[in-house]
Amino acid sequence: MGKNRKDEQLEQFRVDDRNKKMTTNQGVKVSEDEFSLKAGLRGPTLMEDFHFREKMTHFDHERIPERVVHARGFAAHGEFELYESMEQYTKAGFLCDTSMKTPVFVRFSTVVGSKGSAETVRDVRGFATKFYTQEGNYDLVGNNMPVFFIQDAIKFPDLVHAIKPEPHNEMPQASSAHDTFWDFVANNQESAHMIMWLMSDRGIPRSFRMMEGFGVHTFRFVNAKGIAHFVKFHWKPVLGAHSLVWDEAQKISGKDPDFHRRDLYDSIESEDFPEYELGVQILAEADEFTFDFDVLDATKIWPEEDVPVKIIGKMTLNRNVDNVFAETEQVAFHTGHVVPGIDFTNDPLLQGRLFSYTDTQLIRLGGPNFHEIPINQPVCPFHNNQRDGYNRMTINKGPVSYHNNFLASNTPATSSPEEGGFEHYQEKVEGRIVRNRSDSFKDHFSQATLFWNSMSNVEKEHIAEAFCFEIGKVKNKSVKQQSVDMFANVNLELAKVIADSVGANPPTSSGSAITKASPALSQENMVKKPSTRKVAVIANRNGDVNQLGKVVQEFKDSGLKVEIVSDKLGNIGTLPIAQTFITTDPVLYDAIYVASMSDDKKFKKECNRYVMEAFNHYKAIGATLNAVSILEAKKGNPGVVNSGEVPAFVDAVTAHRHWNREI
Ligand code: HDD
Repeated sequence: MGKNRKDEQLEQFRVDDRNKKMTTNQGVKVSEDEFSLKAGLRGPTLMEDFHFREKMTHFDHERIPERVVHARGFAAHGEFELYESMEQYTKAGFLCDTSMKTPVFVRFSTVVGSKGSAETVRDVRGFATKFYTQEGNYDLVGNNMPVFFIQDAIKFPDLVHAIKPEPHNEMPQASSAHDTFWDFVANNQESAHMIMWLMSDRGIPRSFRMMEGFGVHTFRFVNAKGIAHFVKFHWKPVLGAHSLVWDEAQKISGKDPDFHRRDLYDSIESEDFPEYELGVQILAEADEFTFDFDVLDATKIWPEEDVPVKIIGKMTLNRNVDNVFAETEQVAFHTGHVVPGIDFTNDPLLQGRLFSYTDTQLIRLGGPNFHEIPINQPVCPFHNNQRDGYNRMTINKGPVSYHNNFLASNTPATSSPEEGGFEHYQEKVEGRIVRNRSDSFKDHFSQATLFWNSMSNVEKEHIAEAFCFEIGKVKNKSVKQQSVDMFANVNLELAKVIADSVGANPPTSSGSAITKASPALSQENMVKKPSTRKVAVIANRNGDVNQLGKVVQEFKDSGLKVEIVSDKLGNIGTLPIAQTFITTDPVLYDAIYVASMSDDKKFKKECNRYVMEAFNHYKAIGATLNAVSILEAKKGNPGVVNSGEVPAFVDAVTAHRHWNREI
């Protein structure tokens, strides 16, 4: 794969320490790295041991503050290709020129947990993309849910304080299932729609590769003639959006807290590159007031059936980072990083974000020069009169660092819009200075009900169970009751189920009259492919080698990922056993196939455990004919393939989950 411009730029900063002599940071060769300098063999350590001092000081300062939200994240490099020019709507070069490949860097994250927390918790996922365009960096700092908890950025600190671990005992970690969060929800009811998303299967994605991404806000496209349109951005994963089940997600948190990053990393290493198509919903300015919601309200979607999503390009993630700290930890995203042709709107949530992101980098990355960190540098030239500050790397030459000037012929010079200078959209604004919000922001429940109405029965069951779990964890009786009463405005039946489960009184509200649904919101309607679904092939070390080889090959030919699991490591014929029953776990696979059984009691017990766990999580299970006895108890259930037939099993895996089982 050829290097793109960003990769070439990063190459200047890469260092390979292998096969080199060890030196201090001053370049002095080090003669000894195991013993500090002492006065006498058993004497005190000497202050003059500059190597010890330097090594220790650097170590003592290795950590930087984790992100206040989205601390746990994982990133990869890639490229964006445009299918069709958007010139009609925007002058952004990377959205006009279909011959251009734009380097990108994408960081996925959970929101609430600390940097070391588990990845399959119920949470929103961050989906932040930095486009290194020829006209500067453009950051699309989105989430895997298209709406947000609050409408005005001034409430963000309150939201985050409420959802983070409670300050008196720092519990629970990476979870919204506690009193302060539900107290916030019930007393800030604009959160209703987002809570429906959070309680849905979208809160527990199967993989970063199988999540949608959303810019959330309404942004503006501006074309070369200065004409603007409203726009919402969508990322659509080529593999479709899919989820875990809650019991599985909780178990994975213990079995493999790195589950999502491992999945992303491994896919890229094995060249199963994650792909996402970029979609836009475009709205003429004249249509701003044609909806029963306000387009500036970040708690609202534009239903795809009303405003279709136009697919305009594809992003492929094709390279893992070289160093997680240097790249993933130090990357600085900002909603304010825009390029000519993309502009903001008056969404009060977006407006507040425009302040917060630079501010947070100042503390996190230690000063105003974080744009010089290699991962953050644009790939186009950048010049201005900003100088100095902590960790300044650039050596700006000459005496002039001000504008206007004569001594440098008034350079660096500004550019007219025709020359590519950024020109803010000249929106006409008028009004009184007020601390308030428009009445058009006050309907908090219609779209929450729209979301509920759009779910399949199984998805509805999952949402209800998630509510019962979360509110069930709340200790304060009144907060429980307030939460139940609040969601009666979304759906009365849902609220009754929650009330019954958490010991609250049944709600007295009359429920919602909204009947509209948006089928595009249900993950049941998304594309399902066998590609990269991970199968554990359980095999006895003394089993039929040829048959195993054949099955494994046929699975791979169908696009499945295969790991052979047995009681001990080693080889079966030439095939390596990747895992033992104890080094891995059924929750880490999408399907289980028993290729050969053993008479060994322990083997049988473990095999049974794998099959039962997969069964309970609605996954495909199969067995070759000589191992079919293991499926006896479950035969006849959907997704249980006891014929040994590979195509039937692959079909069962392609269906992902078989909800219609007797569990
Ligand atoms: Fe934010 C990080 C996404 C609202 C303030 N946010 C952050 C990240 C993502 C989002 C993906 C992680 C970026 C990375 O990987 O480095 N945030 C969103 C979305 C929002 C949103 C989609 C609503 C539409 N955020 C939001 C508000 C504020 C912030 C209203 C404050 C006014 N967000 C931050 C922050 C963070 C951040 C405190 C923490 C670390 C960082 O910025 O770099 O500034």
